[in-house]
Amino acid sequence: MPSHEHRIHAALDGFHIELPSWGFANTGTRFGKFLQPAAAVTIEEKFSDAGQVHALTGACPTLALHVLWDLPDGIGGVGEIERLSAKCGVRPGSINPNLFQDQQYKHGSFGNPDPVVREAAERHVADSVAIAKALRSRDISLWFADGSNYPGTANIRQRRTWFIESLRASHARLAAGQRLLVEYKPFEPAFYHTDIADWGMALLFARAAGPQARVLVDTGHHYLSQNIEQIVAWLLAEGMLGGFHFNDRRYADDDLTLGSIDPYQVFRIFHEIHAFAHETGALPDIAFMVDQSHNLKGKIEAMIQTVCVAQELYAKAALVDHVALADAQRRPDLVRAEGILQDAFATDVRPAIRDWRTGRRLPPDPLQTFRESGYLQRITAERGARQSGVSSYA
Ligand code: LRH
Ligand code: MN
Repeated sequence: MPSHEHRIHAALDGFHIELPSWGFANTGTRFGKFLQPAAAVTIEEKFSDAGQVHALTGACPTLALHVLWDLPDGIGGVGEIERLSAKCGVRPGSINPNLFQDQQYKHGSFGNPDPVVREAAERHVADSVAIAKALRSRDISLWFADGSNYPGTANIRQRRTWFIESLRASHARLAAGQRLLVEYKPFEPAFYHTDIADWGMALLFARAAGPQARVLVDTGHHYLSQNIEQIVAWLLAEGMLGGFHFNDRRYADDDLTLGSIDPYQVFRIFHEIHAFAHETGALPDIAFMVDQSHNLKGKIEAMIQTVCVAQELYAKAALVDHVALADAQRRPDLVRAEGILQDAFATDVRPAIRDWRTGRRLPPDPLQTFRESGYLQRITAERGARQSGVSSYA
């Protein structure tokens, strides 16, 4: 059995996590948004900040883009993205169409009773697929706010049929190697039914769409009592797990920083992935992504913290002895089996991770190095002057 240090280094060599452009911008809740002078507004600032996090951690080479927020001119913005990508050392990652903000989506997008709106939504996804092709991005990541707020106001089966039609039409536009990621969410902003509410609906929609569609698991999109790693185990077995949006929560889709509330949850998810790799002989092809909104924490510091915690939890899960675990599960020796996971989770992997960073000319403590870099002071001075008025709930 290779040493802990060796297994941690090997695991980290293969671990990349994509950052969300919107995680660097000012975000809030319906009760308000607290502005940070250093927050990124332009796509140049988002790439610059993501470039800082990648330069300090070596683990986040791609930036997820939200079409409406980052490419308001659509495919016309591709050249600028390529320029910024080369300048900041971060590639454009998953492309996220926005099918929830425009006024026309009040009663849904793919599920809207109005065929004109459904066509407009399909066109926006088609434009997003074209943007992904132009940027050589593999994934088009689909989340739908579609649903209803009151019983009887929506024909759920009719909307299901419309979704299948539009997902198939979107899938038909994909180039070889591209993927459609279908994200589910049980509620919010819809509070009676959501058209893609759980993993089963997302899986069936992805299957109906076509062979290049997969399911995206946002860790914040589950009822508190749901066993997320069991869903992950099933999606792996079905060959339908496309990726994750990692964040943490205490109550609902709180979008807090990964591992801040329940680090053992993320460890158990990573364990299912390592166990699948042990059983199949290869790591599954999954897109690890962050989807958080940093309403109070410094945005760049929260991202560095997130990447470092993700590395720690992934490294801990890589230490599980799968042969001993399989033996304990077979007996079954419950206490020993559980103990094997708990031992791995309790292992302090930070010294090995510091060595891994040093060995790759990365700072052993990325957060400390960021704080000493002066980058935050510089962008606060550069960006602070433009702060516009505070948005209010009503
Ligand atoms: C919806 C969601 C989705 C994104 C958005 C920013 O809650 O998780 O993935 O498009 O957050
Ligand atoms: Mn998400």
